[in-house]
Amino acid sequence: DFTPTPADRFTFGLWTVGNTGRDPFGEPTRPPLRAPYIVEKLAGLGAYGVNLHDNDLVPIDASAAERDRIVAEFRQALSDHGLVVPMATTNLFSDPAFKDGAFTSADAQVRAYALQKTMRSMDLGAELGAHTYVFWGGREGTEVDAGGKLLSALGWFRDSLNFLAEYSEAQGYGYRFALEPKPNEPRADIFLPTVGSALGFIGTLDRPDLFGVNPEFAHETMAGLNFAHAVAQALDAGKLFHIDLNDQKMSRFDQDLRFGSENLKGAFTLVKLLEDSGYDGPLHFDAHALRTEDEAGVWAFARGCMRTYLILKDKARQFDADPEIQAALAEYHRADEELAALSRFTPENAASLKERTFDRAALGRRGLGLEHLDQLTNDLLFGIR
Ligand code: 3MF
Ligand code: MG
Ligand code: MG
Ligand code: MG
Repeated sequence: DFTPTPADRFTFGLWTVGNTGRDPFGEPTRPPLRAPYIVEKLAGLGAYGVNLHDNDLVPIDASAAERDRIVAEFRQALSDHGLVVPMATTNLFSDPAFKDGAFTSADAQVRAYALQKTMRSMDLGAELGAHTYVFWGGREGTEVDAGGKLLSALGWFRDSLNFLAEYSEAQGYGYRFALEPKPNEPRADIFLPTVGSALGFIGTLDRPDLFGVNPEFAHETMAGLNFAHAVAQALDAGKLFHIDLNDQKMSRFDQDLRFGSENLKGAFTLVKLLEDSGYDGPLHFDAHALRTEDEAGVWAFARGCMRTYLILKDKARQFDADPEIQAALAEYHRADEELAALSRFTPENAASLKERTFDRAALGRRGLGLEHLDQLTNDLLFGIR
């Protein structure tokens, strides 16, 4: 009946269900929720875990004693309700100190402070049992390119990530790091704007093996890109370390809508891709209830994210079991073993391929049946197959 259990690996951020509805033009519409209460509610809904930024839990100005008290209370709630913390991250965007970036600030003091804050946050994450550490560089960007950062910023970013990877290894934390790209907002332009940019950058780090990506549905969609394609590229590179599920109308501000609420077919494609790929990491919802909602709406939002995923997972199973759909797929994918063998390079294969005759006109005439396949998929999603 599509009721989630921890085996489904669904996670939420403290900042997601804890979102108070504040936006750049309006005050909060809901009171804040305490972290232990969020843990209790998420566990009750069947989630597996909860993720956090350092300051979602511990205020930036907390004393050491306050920090320890807050963390102890949170850990007690986790163990009382059986929730884990698979991922942790740093808030390097809210404080005014980070207004022009953290690791890519033009101010060496800010860059060093960002390293210090991140090390402390990594300590917290490790204490809570997190194995994945996310870097969303929300303020790592510019409005004014005349500031001349473009030739330095990626180098500063690289030096910081190299430092933090060494710190993780030296402490024995064993984190896997996931870079989360976003094209813009809150900066006019953010460095490493897409999954492709992040994947390219990872190859320039000292320990590329420790780094992967945390793609977000909304972020690639804001850039006008196809999220499933970005995820497929990350999977192909062995770099899908984490994922932020939500929804988004194309080319707008970051809406963080309930998973599947806007682009159902894109959500289906994604769920099928994740399930087919064998991705076994957390399924994290980085989204929040609409500003119109009260607390009941928050839990309706959280239930809806998980329910939609499970329904689409079931649809993916139906897709694989549907004889008509499978026949259409078999028509579309035309395999040829002899040609496959010939397409492995040897001088002889190259010579033989150059000599071969192809019926180009017949190739061009062949209908692929994709209209039929796509309508079958729609019928399946409509629930009438
Ligand atoms: C902003 C985001 C972030 C990141 C988070 C790390 C506040 O658009 O998506 O959420 O996801 O910082 O996971
Ligand atoms: Mg986001
Ligand atoms: Mg978003
Ligand atoms: Mg995100």
